[in-house]
Amino acid sequence: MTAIPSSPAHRAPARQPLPLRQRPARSILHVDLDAFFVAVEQARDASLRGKAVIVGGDPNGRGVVATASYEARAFGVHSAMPLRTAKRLAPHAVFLRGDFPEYERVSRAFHAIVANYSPLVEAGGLDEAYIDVTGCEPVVGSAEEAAASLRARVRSELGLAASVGIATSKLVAKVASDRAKPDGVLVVPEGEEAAFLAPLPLRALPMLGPSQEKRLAQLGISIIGQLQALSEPALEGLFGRHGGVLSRRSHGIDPTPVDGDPDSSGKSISREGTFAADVADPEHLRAVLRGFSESVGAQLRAKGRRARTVSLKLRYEDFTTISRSVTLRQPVNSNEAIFAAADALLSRVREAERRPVRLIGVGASNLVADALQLSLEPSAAAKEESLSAAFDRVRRKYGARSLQTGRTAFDVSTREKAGVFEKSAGLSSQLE
Ligand code: DCP
Ligand code: MG
Repeated sequence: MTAIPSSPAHRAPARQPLPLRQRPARSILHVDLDAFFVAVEQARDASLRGKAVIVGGDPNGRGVVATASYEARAFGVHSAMPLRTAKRLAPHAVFLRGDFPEYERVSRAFHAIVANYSPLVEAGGLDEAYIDVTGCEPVVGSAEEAAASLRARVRSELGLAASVGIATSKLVAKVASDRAKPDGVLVVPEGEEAAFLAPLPLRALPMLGPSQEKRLAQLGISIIGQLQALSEPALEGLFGRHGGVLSRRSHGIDPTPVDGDPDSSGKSISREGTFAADVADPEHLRAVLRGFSESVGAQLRAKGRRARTVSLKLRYEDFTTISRSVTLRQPVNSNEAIFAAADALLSRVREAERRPVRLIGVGASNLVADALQLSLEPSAAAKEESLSAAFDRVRRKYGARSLQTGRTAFDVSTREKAGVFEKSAGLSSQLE
């Protein structure tokens, strides 16, 4: 047995937190799968590889492109483009409806692989994650080695290409992964963040909104370097207190931690879409709502969250917009439960208002951490069944009233006896 050295020279130095300035720079990976939905289709059907493939649906229908293979992107096709336009640009492309349950299954497998690289990982969405590997060298090697290993595992286990950005902040790592695509790795070394960002267009900076971009364009500012040249007070003059944050972000300064705690990120998740022609058919509306509910549910599960509140948004042909929400006793994340809540809201609204709908959306808010770890969860189907069953039990027990609309403040002490949902003034009274 080896003796434990007792001389002070051999003892590990006492762990004192270093003041911020002296802390070593962080080492953050942002990983994002390439052309995710299409790549999943190509992984299971070799005949689609190397081709222009577009996931979204019927090219003659009203839908939009969810994603396109890089071969299709060469023709100008991109996400959110109407499918008809995509068909015109790339008539030879293979159009697929998409298989959301499969994308969700692969997303879970992806996040399970990512979780091996650090205790500090944050799901950015179905196909992206941040990994803080600072101090993980003894286990995963350097950040570059971790990226290479992660990419190799995603390739061999899922058959997918993952691009990785490596930098000292989430912001710069994300911009870097985008620049590394397709199927690449880009490292932005410490101290080179501002120079890396300088030549890029404003929209490369995550969270710079279209209205900010427009405002800056009016001043002749189109690249990040021009933003860097403006003083912080000047940007504060333009955008208030957000100006200071924008100034720092333009230099690649972003102290946001990679957040392993799902409770403290993102306040809501929603999905909405505008019809090419207004829709009054209730079955058509329900079908779209179901699709959006699945998408929202998948994002909730990918982030390891549940929602207490589900909301419905409708816009009519004259652009009047309404939203209705319901707060549930059990926070939910299954497709069925989200759809059931949204659908009940829809039925309620349509009883009073049958006008054609221009836009429909479903949202999940009031998010809480999922008690179960992603990788330890039972199969999605089993969980959906048990959750849906629980939801049905609630409805059976408390009746249709349990799906009343209304923004409600859940309060265990007062709600246990009185029923599942509490109406408050606000939205529900508008509906009554
Ligand atoms: N997605 C969607 N609608 C959009 C954008 C994306 O349904 N407007 C879906 C399809 C994408 C997936 O989300 O495959 C991931 O989104 P990304 O932005 O990461 O896009 P991709 O992975 O498709 O392409 P890449 O990351 O290579 O740019
Ligand atoms: Mg992607």
